[in-house]
Amino acid sequence: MISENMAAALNKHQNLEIFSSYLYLSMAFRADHMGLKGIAHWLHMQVREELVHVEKFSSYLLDQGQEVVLDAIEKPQAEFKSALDIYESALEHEKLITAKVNDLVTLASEERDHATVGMLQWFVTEQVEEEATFGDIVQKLKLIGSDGSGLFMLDKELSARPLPALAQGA
Ligand code: OFO
Repeated sequence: MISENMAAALNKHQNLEIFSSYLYLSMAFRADHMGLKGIAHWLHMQVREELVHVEKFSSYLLDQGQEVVLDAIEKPQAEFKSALDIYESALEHEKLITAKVNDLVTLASEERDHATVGMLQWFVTEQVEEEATFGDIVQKLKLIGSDGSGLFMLDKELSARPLPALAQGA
């Protein structure tokens, strides 16, 4: 059993994971509008991945006998100047998520809630991967600069991103 305080914090964070999916959906539509279909596809896969994160939090809350409380979702940013602007904004967002996950681990540790600390370890590792993935694409986009053929190639590369494992029902 986890504390009401911990359950409230996990519910609040779950809302942020839902917002992540909403933000990446907004970015996907913007990329599509720019003619970057591969990047739009990649971002749609990221939307699915964020929903897997939501699922992990809601399943954990339910397993702990807690209610899952859905809240209003903040309106996401819709205007982005370029692919680089999209990925730099996404990287900043992932850094925010990392900080929030770290806050949750701190809270769970203070409450000596070892089960929640254990559950959150998956997210601690995941955030290292998320920041690395977004950071790698930011670097590539910086190297590409205003080279249209480079952007074309990267867009093609990103169009190959598969569905995240849990979203395939694996
Ligand atoms: Fe992108 O990791 Fe969840 O929010």
